[in-house]
Amino acid sequence: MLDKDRSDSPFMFDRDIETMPRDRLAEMQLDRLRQSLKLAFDKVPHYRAAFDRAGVAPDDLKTLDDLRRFPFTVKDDLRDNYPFGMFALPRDKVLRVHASSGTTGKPTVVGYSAGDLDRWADLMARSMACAGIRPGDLVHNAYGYGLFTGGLGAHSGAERLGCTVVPVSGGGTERQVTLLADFGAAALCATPSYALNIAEVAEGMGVDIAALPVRRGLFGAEPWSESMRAELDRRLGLRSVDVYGLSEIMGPGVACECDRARDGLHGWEDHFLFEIIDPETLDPLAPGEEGELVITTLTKQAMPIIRYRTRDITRLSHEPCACGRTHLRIMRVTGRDDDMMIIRGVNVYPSQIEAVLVGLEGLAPHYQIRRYRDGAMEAIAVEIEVLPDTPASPEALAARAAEARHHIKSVIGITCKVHARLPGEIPRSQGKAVRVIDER
Ligand code: DLL
Repeated sequence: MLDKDRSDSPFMFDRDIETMPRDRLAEMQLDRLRQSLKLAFDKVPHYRAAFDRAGVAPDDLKTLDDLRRFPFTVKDDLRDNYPFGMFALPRDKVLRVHASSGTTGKPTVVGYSAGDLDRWADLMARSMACAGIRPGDLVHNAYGYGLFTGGLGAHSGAERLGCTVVPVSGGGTERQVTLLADFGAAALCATPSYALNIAEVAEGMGVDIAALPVRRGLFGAEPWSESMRAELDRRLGLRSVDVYGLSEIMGPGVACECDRARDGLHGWEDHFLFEIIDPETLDPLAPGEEGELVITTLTKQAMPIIRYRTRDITRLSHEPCACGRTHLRIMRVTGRDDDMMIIRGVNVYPSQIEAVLVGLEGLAPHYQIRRYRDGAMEAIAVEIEVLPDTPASPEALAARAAEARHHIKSVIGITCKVHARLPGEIPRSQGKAVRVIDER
């Protein structure tokens, strides 16, 4: 697999910034944070009111730690100011909008100035370089184009890095396989669940993706596990790298793993300030402790965001990284706090179940979790799928289910129902996979 790898050098898109000593980085952050707070306070009525209620003003910020005196921003604040109420610039200075899918209620709308789009392209190019993608590479971009930030975000970053972009977007999976084979892409950008779908469709078409030149996978937009990484590396014959972001903050490219260590995602601290809080008490947690990620934008012009509660559960690491970058690492996002299930007192995220299931003998890496009520308690039933070449008699399926149940019990410590399904019965992802069906 590593034959087609030509990138071990820690190539950096912004070397001076990426290796900036931490004290200088902190100075830069303080300066930019002041400007960001001032912009929000002066131009966005929501922030003026929220700061007034909290009894703080931008001038109260003397050190980075003072940020904790400022109020949080939540998704409902964006909804309440739908569509353009959070903009700090007149609408005609906003060159682009994106929006969340808005499965419940109004979507959340985000806006970008010319400068914001420019910085986003830079940060995504930086992320791609960090992931081992190089100028001149052909980048197959299977993130969805449209209001979702994945497609256009990866597109602009790849162009900025000097790559050739194939803007296929999501869907039409057979055609994706044909294009990957015919064009010889070096990098595949997709959600991990859609990358898996591509792998499966390719196998069905008799195309061996692992034998193609593709050597990097830039996967993100949903939680995924180390087991899934091993599966994708093996089936696609590439190195999978995790990329993180969210539309409220920018889109993809807020943080990215380095190809060297693949151990936590470097959060680009010259543009964002990262905190971890306890989601119950809202108190800041110490470095290394797991909690909810909170992000403040430092350079966004059209829509500065102060202390955004992402609902994503993770921890931060300030340990030096083998690649030499000084920016902190956001360790793999376990899941969103709204996806956390409490099974007889044990907190569980879908990605933990995935980590146990993917790679188990005879099982395909597809699963779904049904949440239901069992009396007063929450319970889950896990749907798994057997591989095409495994016996499919009711007894054989029951044996597979029993084995998976046993593994879930011994690794995570929870008891749950497990149902084994036949090949193809679990829906395949076209973008962000639906892992949980809530029947409560
Ligand atoms: O998913 C932006 C993106 C596009 C990131 C392409 C990476 C690649 P949203 O649709 O606003 O934006 O969804 C953001 O997705 O709060 C997380 O819950 C989840 N998420 C994003 N990246 C990761 C990741 C894009 N690497 C929400 N690991 C976030 C786990 C992720 N969860």
